[in-house]
Amino acid sequence: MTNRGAHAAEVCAKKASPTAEEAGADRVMTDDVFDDSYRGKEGPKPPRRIVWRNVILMSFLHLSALYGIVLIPSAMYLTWAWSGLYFLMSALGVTAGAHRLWSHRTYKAKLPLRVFLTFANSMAFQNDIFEWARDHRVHHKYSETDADPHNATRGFFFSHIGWLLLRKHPDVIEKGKRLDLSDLKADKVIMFQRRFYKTSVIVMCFFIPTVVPWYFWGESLSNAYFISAILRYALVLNATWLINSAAHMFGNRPYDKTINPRENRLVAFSAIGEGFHNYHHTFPFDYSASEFGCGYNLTTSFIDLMCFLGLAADCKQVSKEVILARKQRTGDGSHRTG
Ligand code: ST9
Ligand code: ZN
Ligand code: ZN
Repeated sequence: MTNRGAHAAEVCAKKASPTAEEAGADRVMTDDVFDDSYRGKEGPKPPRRIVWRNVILMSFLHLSALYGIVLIPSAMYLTWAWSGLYFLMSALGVTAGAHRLWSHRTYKAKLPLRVFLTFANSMAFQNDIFEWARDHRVHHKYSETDADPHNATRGFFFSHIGWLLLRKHPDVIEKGKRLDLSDLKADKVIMFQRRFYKTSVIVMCFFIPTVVPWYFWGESLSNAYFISAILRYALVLNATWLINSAAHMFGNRPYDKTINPRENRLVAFSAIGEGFHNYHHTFPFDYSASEFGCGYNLTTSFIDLMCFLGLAADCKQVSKEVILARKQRTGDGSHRTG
């Protein structure tokens, strides 16, 4: 094993094939089901091409976020509360929006909810929903291969942030172009966000979080910008990236020991319910991304609330019998099975 490989997740040679029921065969197809046919057919590694613009911007962002931490004691309580609320809304735009709704189609959302999630998604500035869902589907379908944008076998740093600082492996683009993305293209809300993405990010990710504390309760512009905009943005980014890095490396595998994604409660907590990653890669169509409902899972509580309000419906869930059978068939035995 190379030095890089020593820290990387192990790749198991043979993956367990899901039954039709385990793969959610009755759902609207989203091309996110694991496909093992490409493994072992990966070509020679192309040279790494660093994107210096991204290196500089990401360094600048993280240094500014550190300055935001220094400013926290001098900020007003209302600014703390506002930053926390903005963190939650940005996070929901990713978890309940780009991830569970648009990448995996785990539930249906009415127009007002889709519009809210789109605005919330722009607060998180993680590429537009179309690009996010396309990269995420290719991540699920070709997990831990060269066609996975944040292939965790390339190490913690690469899967956390490094993949955003390099040109993509050509296989990511090649395999991505073959995905069925027709449902995304047919969603006018997603296409609208894509068209006006830069403006929406300037307004939702930077302008509003800065101006609201300054205008409504007299916070200094500097505190508002560095805490509510920059620090909050950097925290949402890192909480999300931990799923690609930590949750692909640290934790147990009660559902499928033949794949790398793990159950990681620390990540689940910071990423409002998205750290049950062994479960999620085993059953990507489950709206809760976990078998434990709302436990450590604010996103599930939010979707449940939306269902209660009539704004969401058709939440897909794996039955307890299927989960138990899968644990017994392919799990690592680390979990309670009843
Ligand atoms: C960010 C994203 O942070 C984070 C995503 C994380 C995902 C986590 C998932 C975990 C589960 C969910 C949990 C959520 C938890 C949330 C918790 C919250 C508390 N297929 O991209 P280009 C085409 S973003 C098909 O330039 P390069 C593309 O269309 C942060 N085609 O590639 C284009 O074609 P054309 C902010 C693809 O040049 C061409 O290829 N954003 C695919 O290699 C070139 O595309 C940034 O920092 C595909 N998959 O550059 C920006 N991909 O020309 C970062 C590409 O015809 N991005 N194509 O249009 C970049 O600067 C660049 O993409 C790059 C690669 C430098 C990384
Ligand atoms: Zn993953
Ligand atoms: Zn996913």
